[in-house]
Amino acid sequence: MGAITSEHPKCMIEVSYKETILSHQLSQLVAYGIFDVVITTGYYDQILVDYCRSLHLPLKFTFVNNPDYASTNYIYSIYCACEALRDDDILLMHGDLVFENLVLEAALDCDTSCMAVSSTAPLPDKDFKAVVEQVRIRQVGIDFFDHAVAAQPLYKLKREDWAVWLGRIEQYCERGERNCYAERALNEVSDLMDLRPLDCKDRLCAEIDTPEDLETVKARLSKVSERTVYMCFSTEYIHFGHIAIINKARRLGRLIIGELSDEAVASYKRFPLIPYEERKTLMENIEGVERVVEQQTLSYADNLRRLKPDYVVHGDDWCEGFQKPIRQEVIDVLAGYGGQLVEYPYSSDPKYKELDAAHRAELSMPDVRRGRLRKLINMKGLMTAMEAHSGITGLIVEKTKVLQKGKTYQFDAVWISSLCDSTAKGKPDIALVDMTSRFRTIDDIMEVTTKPIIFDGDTGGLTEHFVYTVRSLERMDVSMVIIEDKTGLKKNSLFGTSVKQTQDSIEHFCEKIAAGKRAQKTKEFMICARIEPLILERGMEDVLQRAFAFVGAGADAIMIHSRRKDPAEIFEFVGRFRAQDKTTPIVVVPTSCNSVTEDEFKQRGVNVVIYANQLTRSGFPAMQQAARSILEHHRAKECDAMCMPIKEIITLIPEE
Ligand code: SPV
Ligand code: MG
Repeated sequence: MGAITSEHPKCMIEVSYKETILSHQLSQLVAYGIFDVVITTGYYDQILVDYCRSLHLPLKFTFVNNPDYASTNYIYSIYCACEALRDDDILLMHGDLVFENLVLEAALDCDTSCMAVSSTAPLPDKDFKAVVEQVRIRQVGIDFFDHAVAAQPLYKLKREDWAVWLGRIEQYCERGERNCYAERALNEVSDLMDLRPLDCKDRLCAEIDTPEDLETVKARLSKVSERTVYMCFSTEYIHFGHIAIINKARRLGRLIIGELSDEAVASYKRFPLIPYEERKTLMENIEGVERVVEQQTLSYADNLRRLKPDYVVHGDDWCEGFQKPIRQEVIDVLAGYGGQLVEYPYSSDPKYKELDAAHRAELSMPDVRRGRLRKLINMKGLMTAMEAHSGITGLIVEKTKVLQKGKTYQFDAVWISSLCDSTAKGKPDIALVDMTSRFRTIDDIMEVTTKPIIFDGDTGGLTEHFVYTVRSLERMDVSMVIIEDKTGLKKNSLFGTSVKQTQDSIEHFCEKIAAGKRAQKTKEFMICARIEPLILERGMEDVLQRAFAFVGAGADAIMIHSRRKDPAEIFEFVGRFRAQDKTTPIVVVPTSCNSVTEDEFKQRGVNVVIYANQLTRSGFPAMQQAARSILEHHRAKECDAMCMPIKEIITLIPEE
């Protein structure tokens, strides 16, 4: 190497602006948790020792000088160091070897002893080649060309194999053969070892023997150091499992974290207790994280196409289950530009599960749940609520998820309908089921869910009673009550004008809303005024006049109802209301006009879509059918196909 090594040993040649061959190797060892290093020295011994210490790496060094370095080969250096090297697995590497992290990682992951080879590199004239028979390396040297592959002096040796080779090295040196390759001794005992080729293909693993080698390695190393790695996170707390996988990922390249947006977290898992900006900061402050970007959907595709990372790192837990299609999409997108998915075993430490459960429990704590409805409306623009009338239907609303084109969909809130609550009790929807019983339903649902609750308060009853209802609902952690502007005996709205229904006066209903707002104790609780004239067919002007008056009286949201299939009058109301009021949330219940999609409602300015009765309407016919089948067949066999297996139904119920 001429002048480049005139003042220090070769391993101290710079291979990048901040690394020498040796510092690069030593940092790699630290990154992979190897802290005991034996270095044999010769040429410029003290300079090398001082240099190693100046690196301030957390390594335990043992330096062994070969006093005859000028007239012997490294077989003798190993011999000099044999006491420090005995009785352990070792990594053996030459001081002029530069390799990328993945090569070291593969060697460490290998179950047997191995030596780095490359099946894609041409056979070198002068450098090491390995002769492979069956699956084992039989000979290593510079003169073998048949059945040989290019090989590099990087070995991972299991203690039993190393003991065999070291024993033969000792015999060589003790009988004075000290000026040959250590591999000569290896070749004599290779049949007693299980030494396998570790095919590094085109990965960087190269010795530096000439200035040309140095230039090539520098260029390749610089490319390696530009590699980027992408990982996606949504976590609100960092535990050791996260740090462990981040540490693995950063060894592969510069780490970019895709942090899921609040909306994506809310639709994928549950409402984030810690908002995106804080989760982003948390990630940015983890050592080794170079950049944090927002990932707006569960799908990685958009970010991968934009950032083109060389690697995506993930735990292997997504090979099955809900995330399987997301994983496949990642593989497909990576294949499009030559990226690679690297998966590490998922850490399933039970204490992480406990942490998650504690976190989940926090979501259902009073005061955490109540305010979440407003936040969801602000965050998502449009949110959905699904009817539940019991613990089990609450769980269906809580747990049902659909993955579509990289996005997860789940209901945002629970609607406790007077119709379905009454129907479940076999009663008509005429406010016959009293508040005590309705609160019992709320409690059953609350106990097993975490999503915010919207309560159907019918007309709210007498103003004097409504103020108590408001406080009770707040105490129970309900997020919103919806009351309708009717008086007298309440009948379900969907009867329309076929039954006698009396509309409340604007003044009286405004007074009820205002009294409710005065009574409430928390700032998050919402009172929504439900306007019935479209049901009662009184016309749009009346509806609009009522809507603005109710907002003026303090209503936090307006629900507009219609029993027509044609959404025209709903759309007209939304358009005209939004022309004057851009912010008050609008709630719709599209039971009749069920062809309108959530997207269309959102574009028009609607904020909450309530699916008011579909679980009830789908569940009871199925039960009737099962009952009829048993009566018809005088046994249960025929009805079994209609039933959910017991195994599945019990998975719906949480253990604690
Ligand atoms: C309910 O679900 O009880 C409602 C909505 O009040 S509707 O039945 O559409 O009137
Ligand atoms: Mg109702």
